[in-house]
Amino acid sequence: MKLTDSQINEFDQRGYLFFPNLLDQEEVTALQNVVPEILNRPGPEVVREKDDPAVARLAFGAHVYSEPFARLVTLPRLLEPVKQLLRDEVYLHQSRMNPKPGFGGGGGWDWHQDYPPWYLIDGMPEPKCIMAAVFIDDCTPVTSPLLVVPGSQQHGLLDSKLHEDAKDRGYALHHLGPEAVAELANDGGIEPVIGPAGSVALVHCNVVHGSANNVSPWRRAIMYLNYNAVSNACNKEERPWYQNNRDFTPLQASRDDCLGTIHS
Ligand SMILES: O=C(O)CCC(=O)C(=O)O
Repeated sequence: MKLTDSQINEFDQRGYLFFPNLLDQEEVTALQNVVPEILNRPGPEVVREKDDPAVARLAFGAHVYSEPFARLVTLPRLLEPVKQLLRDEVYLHQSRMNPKPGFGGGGGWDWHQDYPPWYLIDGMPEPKCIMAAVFIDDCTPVTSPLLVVPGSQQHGLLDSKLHEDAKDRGYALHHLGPEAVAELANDGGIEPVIGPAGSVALVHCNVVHGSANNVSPWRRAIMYLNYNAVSNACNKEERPWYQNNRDFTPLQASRDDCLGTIHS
């Protein structure tokens, strides 16, 4: 899939592009089938909700230990547009699944940009990184969709504060103050990223985003594949492999049908 100049321009202006149904039903099913085993992993790469350790809040690194997600990373439909937008070869800095179970089990996310921990902790020189949000489940207005402030990436790295209990949480989130969010939102608005399972949003890593608690009965899992430009490789090694991948080998596109051929 080759992006048009107008799509590239839209990404540069608004900070994200949305592709409904980029994956077909068979491909979505291959991914959905392995979600429970990923969330049941005992390792530190699966971070649990603070108030309820039975519930997984984030699963890092599934592309390393789960075949369907490994195949997803190099799907040409996904990889080629990311390379086009970053104007470079890319590697995967990190993957994380946010399963967001229903009935309030999947907690909200304060407003933040993704780039600050990558810059400050992992030593990523520039915000040349794209978060590909792959919808594993339907994302609807009632399942606490991802909310983005279009165009906010144009303000660069904003002042933010690392959550004080980041070490206990097992991940770093630099949240923004209410005044900054209000100013940006009054200017650019807030958009919910909504679509059926299999849809994909490509989001610039400085786009301000967040989400609410999922009080609906339905799970709303999204896999975030965070691709970084090879020329922008990280230079610090503080965090483990599942948060700061040190293999900068450029990713090669696989066959476009490689995910749909997995049968359980
Ligand atoms: O999936 C969500 O609800 C938000 C997740 C998020 O903001 C993040 O992982 O950076």
